[in-house]
Amino acid sequence: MKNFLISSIFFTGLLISNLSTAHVVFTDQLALAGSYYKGTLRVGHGCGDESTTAITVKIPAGFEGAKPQPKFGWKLSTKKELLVKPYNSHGKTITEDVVEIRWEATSKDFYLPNEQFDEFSFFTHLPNQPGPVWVNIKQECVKGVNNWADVPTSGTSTKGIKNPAALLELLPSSELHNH
Ligand SMILES: [Cu+2]
Repeated sequence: MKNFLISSIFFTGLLISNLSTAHVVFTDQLALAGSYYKGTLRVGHGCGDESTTAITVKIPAGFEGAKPQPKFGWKLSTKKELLVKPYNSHGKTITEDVVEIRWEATSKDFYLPNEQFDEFSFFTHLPNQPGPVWVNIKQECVKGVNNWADVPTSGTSTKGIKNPAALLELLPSSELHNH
């Protein structure tokens, strides 16, 4: 019943259907296209009962200058690639950009047990084009891996999808101004 109520809430014309799931999801699933955004991924459980040992986020094309937030006890690494379309930031032409961010527990003491949740954040400039964006996340555990990479064939409901990618809805700037 609670899930039903939560998934029935409409906001600025968009159906927010994924707030009630555990999985790996953005804590803020609505953002303004073309804005700076702090993306916080909430890891709601492990792989089955197994503790989480690493989280790897694929930064989608058009997300500019992604910066991870350091996390105590977790080793941070990023992967950069040459851009097909260089862009301008603070008067400089950017030709390569972060395409992957990874947090890896430095020891057993920092593993994230299935009975607990945690959050992993990055900061980025979002694309100007409104619409849904799916972000792929790899969750590694002591045993096993969850690849959060499945997307629905149409729409944005992840109901019935076993390992959905994390959804972020980019809103046109006009839609948020009356809030
Ligand atoms: Cu889940």
